[in-house]
Amino acid sequence: MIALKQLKQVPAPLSPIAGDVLEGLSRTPKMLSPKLLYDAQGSALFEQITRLPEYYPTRTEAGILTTHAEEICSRLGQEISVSELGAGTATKTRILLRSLLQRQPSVDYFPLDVSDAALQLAKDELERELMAVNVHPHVGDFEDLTFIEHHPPPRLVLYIGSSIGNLEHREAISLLQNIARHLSSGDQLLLGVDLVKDSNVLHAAYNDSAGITASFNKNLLVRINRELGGHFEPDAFSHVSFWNETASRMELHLESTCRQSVRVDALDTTLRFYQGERIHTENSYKYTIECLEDLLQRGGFNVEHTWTDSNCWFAVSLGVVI
Ligand code: AVJ
Repeated sequence: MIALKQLKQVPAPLSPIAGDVLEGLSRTPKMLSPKLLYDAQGSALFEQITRLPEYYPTRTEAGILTTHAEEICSRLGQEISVSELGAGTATKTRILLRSLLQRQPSVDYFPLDVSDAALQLAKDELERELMAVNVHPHVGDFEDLTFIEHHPPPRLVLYIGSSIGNLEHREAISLLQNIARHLSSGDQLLLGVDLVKDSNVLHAAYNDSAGITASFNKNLLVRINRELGGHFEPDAFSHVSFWNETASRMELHLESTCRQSVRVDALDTTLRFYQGERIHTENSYKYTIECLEDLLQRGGFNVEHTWTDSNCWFAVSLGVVI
């Protein structure tokens, strides 16, 4: 009994998201890092987004990878290992791995993601479907990429799914430089980015009629409630997403529908919102092919080839470390 009493007095460890949440919500305007969107529930909602009729990026990129799998693989080195940044459930990656296995007997595959749950799914499904793929999952963000050096060369790094769209241009360049720094000359990067297009197409993709993107966005508040003892009323915020032409990005926000105060116990803070005040939760930058190839160059890669779909809605580019 005494031991139990003592245990209860140990303060709950501060959740790893506490710092990011406090920092972002203390800013004017308020913001939250998009990486906070991907807890288990958020990753599951994103999986649903990828299957929405309005959300073209996933199926367009999958189409590019399917159509050009053989050509892509023929441009890769011999007996490569594959690492993937932000692998999620690695659904599209299977297209490439399947094609790669026609050229080499087995593949070591190293998926990195912030979501442990997504990686477990990826591992289970991949190892069931493709026996010759050895999956080595790694939970984490992209801050420390040293582990890439330990992967057997020659290496292919996958950064597909337009995840790079979350980053500011300068951050995107330094991420690529950071990747290149941990690679050797001749190692390759396959980068998938979403392209600038008709704003109606973009708007529909981020404002789907089933409201899944809205739930995905609001899940941030649900997560803060659960992990930080927040008292957000998710329905007192609305999902707002629009095309910012000048910045060439889709923006996601949560907009307070009324004047309100929200207590967050673990942060020992009460947040105040005026009616119409927004929390900026995500940017999704859209590129032109020219900007994409320029980005790769600045990041330390020579562009070998860029593939796109018939609408020019999405692009996949292969770069090699100089
Ligand atoms: C995972 C960053 C590529 O920007 O389209 C989808 C995230 N947000 N719908 C994107 C997202 C709302 C997605 N990325």
